[in-house]
This record gives sequence, C-alpha cells and structure tokens, in this order.
Amino acid sequence: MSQNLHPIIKQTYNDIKSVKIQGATNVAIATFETILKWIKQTDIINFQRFLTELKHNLITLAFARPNEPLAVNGVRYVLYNLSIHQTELESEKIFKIRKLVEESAQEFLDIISRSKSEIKKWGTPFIAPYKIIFTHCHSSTVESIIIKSDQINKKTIIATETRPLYQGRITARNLIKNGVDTIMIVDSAAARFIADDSILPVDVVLIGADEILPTGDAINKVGSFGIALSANVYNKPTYIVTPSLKLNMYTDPTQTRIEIRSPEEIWKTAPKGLKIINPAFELIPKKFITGFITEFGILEPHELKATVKKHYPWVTYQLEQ
Ligand code: RUB
Repeated sequence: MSQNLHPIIKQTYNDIKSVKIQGATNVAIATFETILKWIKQTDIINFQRFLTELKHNLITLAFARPNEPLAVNGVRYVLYNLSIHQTELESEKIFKIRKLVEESAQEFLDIISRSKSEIKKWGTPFIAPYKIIFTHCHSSTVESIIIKSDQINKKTIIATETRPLYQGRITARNLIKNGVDTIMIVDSAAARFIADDSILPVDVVLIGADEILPTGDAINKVGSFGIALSANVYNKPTYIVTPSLKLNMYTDPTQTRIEIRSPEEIWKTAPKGLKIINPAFELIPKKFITGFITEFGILEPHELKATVKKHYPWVTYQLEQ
C-alpha cells in the first residue's frame, strides 16, 4: 500500500484489511462511500493527477482483500463510465471528471441498494416454507431476508461461531435484536448438525458469497464447503443469497486465489515452530449449490454468468493493473 494515501482512503483500507468492515456488500459500500468523501475533501485541481489518484484509490480499496469482486465490479462501472465519456473529458476540465465520478459512484451504491431490496422481495416468500434455517458467518444479505421472513412466519436460526474472528456473533446479535429465535453452535459441529435431525431438523442452508465464479461455483467464509457438502449428502437444499454482481468474470476457476490471513488470528502466543495456515474463504462447488437467491430471482448456478452479462454489460470492462 502506498504511504501517500489520503487519510480517508487509508482509514477505510485499514478497516477493510482488519475486517472491522466485513462482508462483501459492506466492503463495496465502504469503498464507494469513501471515494465520494475523498472527492469532497481532495484539493487536487489538476485533471491528470486527479485521474491517477482516483484509479489508485479505487484499486487500493477494491483489492484490499483478494476475494471482493463486488467492489471490483464497482471500479469497472466507474472506469467504464469514464471511458464512454472520453470525448467530453478531452477538455480535461476537473469539474467534469469529478461530477462524472461522483455520479457513477452514487449509481453503483444505488445498484447495491436496489439489489438488496430485490433480493428481499424474491427471498422472503421463497424461504417462507422453511422453519429451521442454518447459516454461517455474517452475511448482511442472508440476515436481511431472514429478519423480513421471520416477521411473517417465525423461524429458528442455527448460526455458527465462525472462527477465528467470530463474525457469527454479529449475525446472532442482529437476529436476537430483531426478535429472531437463534441458536449458536461451534463451527466443528456444523456438518453433523445438518446431518442429524435428532437435535433440530435443519430444513435449509442459507449462506452468503464473497465471490461467484463464471462456472457457477461460489466462494464464501471458510467452513462453507463442509456445510454445503453435508447438506448435499443429507438431501437438504443450500442457497447462496447474494447480489449477482459478486460474479468475477475473470476468475480462472483452476487458479482461484483465496485470502490467507495472519496466523495470529488463530493463536497469538503459538509455540515457536508451529505453522498455522489461516484461509479466510473456500470454494463451494456448484454441485452443492441448489440455487442463488439474487436480485433477478432464484437462479441455478449455470444461469449466473449470462444473467449478469445481460443486465450489467459493463461488467466485462477490463481493468489495467
Ligand atoms: C464474510 C462472509 C459473508 C460474505 C457475504 O466474511 O463470508 O458471507 O461476505 O456477505 P468476512 P454479504 O467477515 O471475512 O468479510 O451478504 O454481507 O455481502
């Protein structure tokens, strides 16, 4: 990370890196809200300098964590908009580029917000028949449809702790605050809990996504693979609840990059010589995914790519890095 970042960009970068801002949707929202604040605060008046700094800030925030394509797709949206207004920008007037970036960043935030309300619209009736829902980590998208649906017919939610950073506690706190009956289990109990109906028969698994691959596979918090695998073996559906713009058009499924985090998150005072590997996420193969609950309705894994390309054609805009 460059030492010369504007303080406001540096603060958000650190908050994303340290998972103080967590969840793919919140990371993308923070990225574009911060860019809007930067535009208001920066004293740059030179067109080319503004453009260079803008690109640097966008890339710094959107790639702070490697599995956040929703934020990266927002960068594509902003830069695509600049590219189609190239003639207008030829005069190199600073107010023009500032205005265009402000409008694009705001439009992208509106796309996210519309996606979230559409997901609620589709997802709430869809999950109505399910009484006992299993979730993992903290997905603001999953949480929002659970809370809405629970107001119509009561549910019981099984939430995992989500080690090592305990994001499951955010889910549990928010659900309890909204009056949703919530039970917490440790991560290592998850697979068997789904398999064994004797304690509580899980009806459905609902998890979020950080990244969707063009193949229809998805990436989510470590632990998600075992959960989806168990659900698959024991014939329980697994739905990924997510804005479709988490699709990363350019991920090569054979070379998926997964964020590896600091060993200290697992054990601060580990004995010398102990190696700790701490992946933040993992891949859920599409064969374990019953469907995606998206802003365009309930989609099968193979339908994602074409749907995203149809509704957001700019998503293929190539970023130079
Ligand atoms: C969060 C996580 C969430 C997805 C989806 O991981 O895996 O399931 O990001 O969240 P972390 P949302 O805590 O490491 O960011 O639905 O809010 O986009």
